[in-house]
Amino acid sequence: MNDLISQLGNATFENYVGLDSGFTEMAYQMSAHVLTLGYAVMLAGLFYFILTIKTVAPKYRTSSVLSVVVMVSAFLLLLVQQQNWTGAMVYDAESARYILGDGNDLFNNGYRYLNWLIDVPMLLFQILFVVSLTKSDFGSIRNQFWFSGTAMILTGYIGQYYEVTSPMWFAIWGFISTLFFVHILILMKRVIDEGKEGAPAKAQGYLSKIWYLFLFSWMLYPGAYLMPYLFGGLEPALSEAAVVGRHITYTVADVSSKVIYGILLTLTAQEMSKAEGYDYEKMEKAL
Ligand code: RET
Repeated sequence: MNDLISQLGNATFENYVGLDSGFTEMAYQMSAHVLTLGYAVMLAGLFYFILTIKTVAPKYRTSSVLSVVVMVSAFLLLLVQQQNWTGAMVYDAESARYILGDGNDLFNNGYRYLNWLIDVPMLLFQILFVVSLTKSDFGSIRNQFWFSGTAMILTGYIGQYYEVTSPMWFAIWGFISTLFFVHILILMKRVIDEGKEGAPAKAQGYLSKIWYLFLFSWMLYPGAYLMPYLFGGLEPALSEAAVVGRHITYTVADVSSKVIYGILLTLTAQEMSKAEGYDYEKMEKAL
């Protein structure tokens, strides 16, 4: 391990596996494919949010616009992330494995983190444009969402550089990031509970689903951060299963927290619009 550390320094563990054992055809391709699926879904989502914008009353449309912003930024950054993977690893016919290329860029998940810097505040603001808060102040919740969202990501971004070289700093930055994450969870629970009050029954049902989807999908990110340790214990595991597991976890998390979440918010806004007399289904029949 110390040999590898002197060659790779603060590089993420994907590079260590690439230099240590390399990747089998299956592990390399599964990674490339799941990363491709990630940005393809964002482009598909972009069309969904544009095409459904008129199915909700004008006051809810900011939520769809924010989904469009999320889709465009995620599409571009996930595309670069996929190319970073295929660019960093090269096929080595002698060992029949994909190994870390000589002289290419190393692989780094940083593109994701910078994408979250845009998307996390947008996703958090989005729900504020759908629900009506009964007790809390819109501006105060928005500012707290923004502050804790960016602080959670920046501290995690620094921490990920230490995932191999210093488990201690990796854990300290991860812990600080988790404190901001807990704050976000508390705020979100409050927003959803207040939003349910006075909402039509079907919209209440969607809001409950949004809470569980939010919990599940956002928890996957710290899971992916910890992945080398989930496979290894106190030392990071240089295992290709952990590398593939991380790519899959991030992709499932991205599709759930950005696309499925946005769709559920659109459905919620449709129900609220209907209750207020804006029924797109009836409008289509009238045309
Ligand atoms: C980090 C570092 C380790 C501790 C925690 C983290 C949480 C990350 C989260 C990210 C959510 C991202 C989303 C992106 C959508 O575009 C930074 C991995 C708690 C919750 C929703």
